[in-house]
Amino acid sequence: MNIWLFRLHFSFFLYFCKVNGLVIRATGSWYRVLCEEGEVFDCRLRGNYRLRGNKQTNPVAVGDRVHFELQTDGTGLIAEVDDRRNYIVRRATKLSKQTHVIAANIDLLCVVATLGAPRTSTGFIDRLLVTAEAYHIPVCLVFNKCDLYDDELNAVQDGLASIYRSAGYPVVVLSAFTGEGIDKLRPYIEGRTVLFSGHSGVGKSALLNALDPSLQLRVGEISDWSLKGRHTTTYAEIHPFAGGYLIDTPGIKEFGMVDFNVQELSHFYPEMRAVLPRCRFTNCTHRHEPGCAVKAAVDDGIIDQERYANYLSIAEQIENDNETRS
Ligand SMILES: Nc1nc2c(ncn2[C@@H]2O[C@H](COP(=O)(O)OP(=O)(O)OP(=O)(O)O)[C@@H](O)[C@H]2O)c(=O)[nH]1
Ligand SMILES: [Mg+2]
Ligand SMILES: [Zn+2]
Repeated sequence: MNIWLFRLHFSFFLYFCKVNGLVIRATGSWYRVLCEEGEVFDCRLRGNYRLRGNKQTNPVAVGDRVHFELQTDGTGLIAEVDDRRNYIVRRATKLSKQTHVIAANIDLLCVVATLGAPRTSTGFIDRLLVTAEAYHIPVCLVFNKCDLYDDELNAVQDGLASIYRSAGYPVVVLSAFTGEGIDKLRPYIEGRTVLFSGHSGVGKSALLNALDPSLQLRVGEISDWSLKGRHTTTYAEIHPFAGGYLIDTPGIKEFGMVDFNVQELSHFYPEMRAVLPRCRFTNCTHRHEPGCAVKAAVDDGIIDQERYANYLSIAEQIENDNETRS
């Protein structure tokens, strides 16, 4: 059929029924929705759309499946959002009660980090890992910019990779710049919906460009004086890739965790989960309690000291945050 005739028929068809699709971009109150037929529509929320609770800053996130009504001006009004299979959420700002859903319905979280600039701390990585565990989202840890590593950094990188691998996480060391290691990432991401998250400037957009040069995403500079990124990507966007989707997101400074309590925190550390049934007290928080199997495993070198130090710091932060907000 002639393509224009098809478009005409298709448009008529849309007027008479609700259309469904995938939210591929979310900017303020506009959402770009990709339909199965490949058409893309800019949509807003219907005025009477009921927000789910009042805690979420964004009622619709990239990765949501939505149903919308087409308007005569060619835009859509979202009337319904399907239940989410999962999502990843963080605090909108440090002490805020509001939360921000970064993306919904994802198969894998790629935590993009680097030991080059801006260097990622293990504290930041662990906060993301804990959140992913809590939401049952598999993780792949990606260290970018390995082209900038000297012998010393290579040794640090090897140490970190082995710590995270033994905790159960796949680790890929690569360079978006030279392409080294990129092929090792492909098996984890192909055919899946993959969220890339990390600090501004670690090279998330550069990595997506390296995976698919036709994306031509804007890549920023690292500030000379602070060695930090400049928040080049300003909204989350989904790009079809190899039978799945890649989600580029704006860099985050700190990852504010949402709705955790100290009692359950160790359950989100795979290496702690394995030993904690042996703690003397079932409500052990693995800090000062006697007969703690987690502390014993740290002393024996089975659990990494830095992972444990980050655990203590996260536990303390959860307690402080819960006090401040209550
Ligand atoms: N040397 C080197 N530089 C890289 C690599 N990957 C990215 N960069 C550089 O790092 C800077 C930031 O890259 P972006 O891709 O914009 O970083 P981003 O994580 O998307 O940053 P935001 O969009 O701000 O969150 C750019 O100057 C890139 O050229 C790499 O593998 N090696
Ligand atoms: Mg970017
Ligand atoms: Zn314990």
